[in-house]
Amino acid sequence: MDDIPKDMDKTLMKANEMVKNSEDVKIYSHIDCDGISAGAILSLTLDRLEIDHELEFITLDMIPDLKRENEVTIFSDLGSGQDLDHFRTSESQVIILDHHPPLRNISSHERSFLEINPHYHGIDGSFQVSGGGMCYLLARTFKFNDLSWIGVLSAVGDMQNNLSGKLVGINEQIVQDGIDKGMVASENDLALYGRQTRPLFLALSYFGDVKLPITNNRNEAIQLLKKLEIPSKNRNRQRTLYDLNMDEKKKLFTELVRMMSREVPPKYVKYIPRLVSGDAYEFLSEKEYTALRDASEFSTAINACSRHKNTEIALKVLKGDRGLALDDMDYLGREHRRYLAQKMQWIQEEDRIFTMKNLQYFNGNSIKSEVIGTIAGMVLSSGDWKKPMLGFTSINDENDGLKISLRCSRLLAFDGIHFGHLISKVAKKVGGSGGGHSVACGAYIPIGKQEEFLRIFNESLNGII
Ligand SMILES: [Mn+2]
Repeated sequence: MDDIPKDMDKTLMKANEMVKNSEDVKIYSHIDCDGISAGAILSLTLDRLEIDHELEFITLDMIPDLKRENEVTIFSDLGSGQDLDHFRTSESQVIILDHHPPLRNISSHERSFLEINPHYHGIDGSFQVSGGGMCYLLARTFKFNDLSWIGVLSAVGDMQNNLSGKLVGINEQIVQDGIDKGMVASENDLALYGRQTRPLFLALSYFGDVKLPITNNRNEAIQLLKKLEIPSKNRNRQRTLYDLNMDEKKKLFTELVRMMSREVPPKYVKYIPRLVSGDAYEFLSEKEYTALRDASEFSTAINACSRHKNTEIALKVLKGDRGLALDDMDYLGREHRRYLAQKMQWIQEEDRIFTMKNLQYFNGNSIKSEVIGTIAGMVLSSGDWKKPMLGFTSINDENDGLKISLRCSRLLAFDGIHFGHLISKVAKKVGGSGGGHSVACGAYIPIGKQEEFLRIFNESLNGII
């Protein structure tokens, strides 16, 4: 575990001073799981310091229209990659707590903004610390180490453990703070989603990255458990991954590795164990067998809120409401799943997936742009996992442009392809913009440019896939 660099610590202490001495603070945070968690950490911090503040969740395109109205403005999980010159005034007090690659050079703006970003210190913000993690580091300067669990949640929500199977770097320190506070546990486990709440056979049927006989096939998954002599029920309750003993987990691990090795080209075989196991993060103050107990499931619940524009509910739950807000979040989660199932059916009933030499795509014009990525990920398992899946939808009703989301198997990323970089290049060529992770990324392009985009994207993958 690496220590926080000294000069980063210094800027965090400066931010601590600035916050402590302020009377009214405005926070702008990104409207995704990481950003909402970041906002929750800052808001809880300011609550405890009894400092008046407002918190607003925004999308990146809203930044140019923001006005500076408060003594101190904090940008969290965004700001580093955006032009903030309209916030640069003589009395401006702006703190940026972001982990995305910064636009500005640190020496050029030191007096205008207090910008705290891991990239300035040689730390990669794509997997070593999230936006919520950066906010937690500030909270920690006030000794609010009990907020570390939200820092863990934000890192998982930002998929920072996606490629290595565990949280590393500063993230690992945040996990350790959570463990020290008795609020977080981490354990190496099978990498099946739904550790607390999903019946085991169901979790197996959703097991992703490579299409297996059990993929999207509950009967096969049930048969697999029978074959391995793993009971699927405890008395009358369906067992979840959380219920399995070590022996059962080992059996299942070996079987999954064996099944996958049969499906993939030899060059991928060495990566398979990394797909089948990973560290799970558990929040010990939450009830067992609820989504809140598992970092990954919790982050899905937060995402369901943000994707249907209900950030207030997510924020209340993060700030401790386990009553009405939690009921609302459960309801939204159910609605979210219903919506996804309905759209999946729509895509599958009419073979709406088109295949090109190096990619596959679908036109999801009726799908909300906020969930097109989630859908692309789900569709991937019914298509060809060896090619990336791209989903297209219109941004809104005003014919503003097209949103594209790409998802692919992690095996392609292990093999060295970074789709986030690639999609950014191709989007630029057709007058758009894009970026993101290696296995989950997206772009915006002008209306009418879809064919050109697909052609260039397909060509640029020649010899790579
Ligand atoms: Mn983030």
